[in-house]
This record gives sequence, structure tokens and C-alpha cells, in this order.
Amino acid sequence: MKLKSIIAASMTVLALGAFIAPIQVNAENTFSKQTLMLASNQIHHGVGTVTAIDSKAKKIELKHGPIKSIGWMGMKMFFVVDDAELLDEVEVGDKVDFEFIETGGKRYVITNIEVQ
Ligand SMILES: [Cu+2]
Repeated sequence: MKLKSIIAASMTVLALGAFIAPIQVNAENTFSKQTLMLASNQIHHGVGTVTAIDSKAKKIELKHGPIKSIGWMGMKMFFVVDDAELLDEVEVGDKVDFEFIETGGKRYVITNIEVQ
């Protein structure tokens, strides 16, 4: 009986450990992402038209004009947002001003977007 209690207690500790571990990993991921965002100090400004929105994937497609600060010609491309609520402000067809940063892995994150 006593051994059973010890086993049960051990199982609880193991289960708790498995539960806590992913939270710690997430906390680290969030930290490194913020560090990356701080490291890429430059905010780029662009003007464009919204061509598609995928709120679930936190993505927005824009047909944007030239953006000198990052050496881009005008093009149609996807950006991501960290905060999906930014996408509630816009609709397909809207002309927008937007700001974004480049994070690691050629990931372009919109930090602000406003309908013109
Ligand atoms: Cu582009």
C-alpha cells in the first residue's frame, strides 16, 4: 500500500513536470522572439493595398509600392502580424499605410497598419 502511494506520488510529479515543461519552452521562445525584434531595430514604412487577409494564420497580403529603406520594388507579398487584432482594422481592397520590421528568417512582421 505504501509503495503504491509512492508510485502514485511519483506519477503526479512526472505528469506535473510534463505539464510545466512546455510552458517554460514557450516562455523562452517568446523571449528570444522579443530579443530578435529588438535586434532588428529598423522600422520600415510602406503604402499599399490589402489583397488578402488570413486572420487564423495571422497573415496579410499587400500589394505595396517601393520601400527604399529595405531595397524593395513594388510587389505583392505576405506579411505576418504578432497581434491578430491588427487585422480587424482592415479589409481586402483598403489602401493602407503600414509599418513593419524584419525579424530572423526573412520574416516580415507588421507592427502597425492604418487605412488611408
Ligand atoms: Cu515586398
